[in-house]
Amino acid sequence: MPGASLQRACRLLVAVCALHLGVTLVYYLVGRDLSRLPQLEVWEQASKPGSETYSTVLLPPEGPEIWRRARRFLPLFLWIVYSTVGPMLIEFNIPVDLKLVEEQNPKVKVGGRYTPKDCISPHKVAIIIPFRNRQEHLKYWLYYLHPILQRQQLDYGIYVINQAGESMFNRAKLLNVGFKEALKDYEYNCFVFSDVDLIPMNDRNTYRCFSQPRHISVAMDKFGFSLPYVQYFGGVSALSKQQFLTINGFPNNYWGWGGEDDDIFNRFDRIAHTKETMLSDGLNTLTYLVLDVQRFPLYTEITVDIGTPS
Ligand code: NGS
Repeated sequence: MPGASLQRACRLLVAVCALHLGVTLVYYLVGRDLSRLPQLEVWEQASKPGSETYSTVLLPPEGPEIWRRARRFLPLFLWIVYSTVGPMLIEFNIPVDLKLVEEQNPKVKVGGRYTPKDCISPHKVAIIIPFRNRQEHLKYWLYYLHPILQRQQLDYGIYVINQAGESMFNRAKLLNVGFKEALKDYEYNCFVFSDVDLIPMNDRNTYRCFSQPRHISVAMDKFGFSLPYVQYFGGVSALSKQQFLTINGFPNNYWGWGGEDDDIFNRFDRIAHTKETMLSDGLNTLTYLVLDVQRFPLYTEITVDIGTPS
């Protein structure tokens, strides 16, 4: 019957319209979520002529108009996939030649500095690595991290803080030195403190700062991809300049292995009670002597005398 087929056609049409409406709604909402992301919000403003707001979007502002328009309607995962690769295979059985790493990262400037050219990143990140006699680890770190940090569109610099002498290692004090010395180079607003032997296995774990201090190495292979205890704050962590200043930096008095990261964690935990030790041991009591500053192609190495345990 012609009436029945007309009815079927109408039903189909209604179904198609409903589907279209649904898909449009989903894309609209995703688009709204995207534009609610802080980075994208600033990008929106930064793209206005005369705006002084900085941006770090993963999509280049200089891209074709159609791509810029399409960005609004792309699902979040596509947007992220554009720049980063996600999970990565990390291997330590391949030989690493720093000359080659240098060639593979032509945009990295002397001293291990990189600034994205397609946007102005709000993330001015100094990466501070406490160091002594771990050249082999450092090679792998540079090999893996430089490409990752560039994909993350960070405005970054790499600082290897090398403890001179043979006395006990003092990780936290070296990190304090790194904070102070890096600020002499550039107006960094974020500090990522990383052990030299830790490599991220997913480049969507961003080496940048957030509204709260952030523990970045939250699942480490040596701990069965978990944490040894809930408060663990060792390995890799990120603090904004302001957060670091608020807690008076890190303690200077942890010589040898262990404890300094727990102390740092407790500085946040008990910040409201302004712990005694925190106020009397930190940036405000830091003393050291810079012995040498070397600007290598992939990193800046600062050799420092931080004294001995008293
Ligand atoms: C705790 C240490 C931390 C250390 C963590 C993991 O016991 O500094 O073990 O160590 N705390 C104290 O010593 C108070 S690890 O397995 O990485 O060598 O980070």
